[in-house]
Amino acid sequence: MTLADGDWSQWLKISFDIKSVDNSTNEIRFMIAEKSITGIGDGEHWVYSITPDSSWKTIEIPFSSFRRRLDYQPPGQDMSGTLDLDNLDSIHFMYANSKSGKFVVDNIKLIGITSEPSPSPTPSIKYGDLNNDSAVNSTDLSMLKRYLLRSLRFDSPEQEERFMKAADLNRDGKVDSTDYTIFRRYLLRAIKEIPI
Ligand SMILES: [Ca+2]
Ligand SMILES: [Ca+2]
Ligand SMILES: [Ca+2]
Repeated sequence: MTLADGDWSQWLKISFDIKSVDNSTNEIRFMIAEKSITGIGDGEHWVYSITPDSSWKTIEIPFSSFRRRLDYQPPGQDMSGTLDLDNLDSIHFMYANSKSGKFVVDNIKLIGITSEPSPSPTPSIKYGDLNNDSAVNSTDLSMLKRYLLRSLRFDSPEQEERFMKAADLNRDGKVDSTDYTIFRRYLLRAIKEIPI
């Protein structure tokens, strides 16, 4: 089957339904041919093996699973060793190993990139790193002290939110003197890990 649109680069897989109608279970190669670089014939051949049986099977083949055909390549092939999805000529079903049989194919379709919603990035919080410089040390402890003494100003609501998370060392939803005590003991190595 010659392709009207030989650019499949936006697709990830090809899928179709296939079944054998003569009870043969001979290997079929599904082949994709690239366009010829000489303009004569077709180009590099790519194959994927299927063994249909007498019930309908849906075959879904990622393009990355196609292998370069080894028994034959046409003169017009580009020898690139890559399946050039943007430059396709045709698709073929053929029996392998000089076998024959009868089969039917239905519902050929291309499958694209599934647009899964990208998980909203949760900014990673390092507990105890209150000034967001990646280190957890006495600078952060004195920042917490200033917060508890109400002498700490935040530049932005985001910064405040971040601080409140990173400073809640016992994860009870508030930042208070308990967190300060935990932090001090952590820096004195009396506590091994924060949060507790
Ligand atoms: Ca190629
Ligand atoms: Ca810090
Ligand atoms: Ca707390």
